[in-house]
Amino acid sequence: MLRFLTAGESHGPGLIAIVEGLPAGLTVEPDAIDHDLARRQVGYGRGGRMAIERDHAEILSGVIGHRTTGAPVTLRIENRDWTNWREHWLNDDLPSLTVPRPGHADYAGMVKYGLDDARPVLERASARETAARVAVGALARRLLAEHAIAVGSYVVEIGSAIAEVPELPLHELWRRAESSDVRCPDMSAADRMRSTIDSARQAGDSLGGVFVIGATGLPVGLGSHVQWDRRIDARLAGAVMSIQAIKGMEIGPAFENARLPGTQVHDAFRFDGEGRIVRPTNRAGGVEGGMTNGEPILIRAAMKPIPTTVTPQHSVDLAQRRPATTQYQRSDVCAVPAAAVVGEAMVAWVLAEALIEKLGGDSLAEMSR
Ligand code: EPS
Repeated sequence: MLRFLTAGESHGPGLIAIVEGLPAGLTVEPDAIDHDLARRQVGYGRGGRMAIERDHAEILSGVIGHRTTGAPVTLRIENRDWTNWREHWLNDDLPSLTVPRPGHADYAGMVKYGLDDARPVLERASARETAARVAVGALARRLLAEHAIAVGSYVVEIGSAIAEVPELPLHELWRRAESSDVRCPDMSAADRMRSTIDSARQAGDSLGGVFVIGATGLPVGLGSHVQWDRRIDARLAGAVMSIQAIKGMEIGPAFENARLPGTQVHDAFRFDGEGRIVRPTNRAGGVEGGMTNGEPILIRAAMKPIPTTVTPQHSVDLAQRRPATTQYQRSDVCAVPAAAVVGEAMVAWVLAEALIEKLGGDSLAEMSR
C-alpha cells in the first residue's frame, strides 16, 4: 500500500510530506526531486513569491546512501518567505482576512471550522502545498522510470489563447514544452499566452487554462474493472481534481467523443506485420474498462482563474456584517504551467500506486522479478 500525507502552511516554516510504501532499493538522488521542484516554480505569470523561494527537498528518513529502505520517506521543504512572517506568526498578529474572496476556500473554510478569520484557511488551502506534492511525485516518477514509464505535460490554453498542438510524438511535445515559460509546444500560441497574461496583469485580473498530462510505457491492466474504487480512470480523476483550482478533467477527447457515434470513437484493433496487436488511434486516452490498455494515457485538465485579483470583487465583511469588496493579497496572475507540473506528480503517484498493486512493492528487485 502506497500512501502520502502533506503538512505545512504557505507562510509557516515549511512543508512536510511523509510517503509510505515505496519499495526498498529505489535510487533517490535529491537532485531529481529538486529538478521537479524547480520545474514547478517557473512559468510566466507567477507573482513575487517565486522570486523568494528556491525549493529544495531535504530527505529526513527512509533513504540511506541514496536508496530507499522500505521505511517511510519524510521530505521537508523550507519556506524561505517564513523569515518575513516569523514575528507575526509567533506573536499571533498575522494580517487577518474577514472578506472572503469569491472562488477561494476562505468562506466555506471559515464557516466549516468556526473561524472569524480566513487566515488559517488560506494558509493551508494555498497552492504552496503543491510543492510537497511535486516532491512526492518525483519519488513516484523514479519508481515508474525503473519500469520505463514516463509522465509529462504541456499547456494548451491560457485564458483565450489556444494552442494548435503540432502532430508530434508525445515526448517531442514534452521536450518543446520544457523550453517554454508557458509550457506550450506551439510557439506562436505561447506568444499569445504571454500577451494575454500581460493584459490580465495590467487589468488587475487573473487567468486559468487547460493542460494535457500524458504517460507512456504503460503495461496493459493497471487498475481494474471489477470494483468502482479500483478503476484507474476514477483514481486518476480524483488525484487530478484534488489539485488546487482544477475544476474539470477528461481522459482522451471525452467531451468530443460524447458528440460522435460509436463507430467514429472507438479505437480499432489491428495486427501489425509481426503479429502484435496495435491501435492506430487512441481516442480512449489509454483507458478502457477502468484499466490501462497499453496506449499512452492522455488527460486534459481545466484550471479556473486564480480567485485572488488586484481588481476588487464583490463580497461581504463577515466581521462587520456589511457589503465589502475583496482586498488584494499578493498572488500569481496565472499558474497554469506550474499546475501542469503538479498534474504530472499526481498522475505519476496514481500510476506508481497501481504498479505496486500489480507487481508487489516490498523491494525493487521483487517488482522487477
Ligand atoms: C498562493 C498565493 C501566492 C502564490 C502561492 C499560492 O503566494 P503568496 O500568498 O505568498 O504570494 O505564489 O504559490 C506558492 C507559494 C507556490 O510555491 O506555488 C495561493 O494563495 O494559493
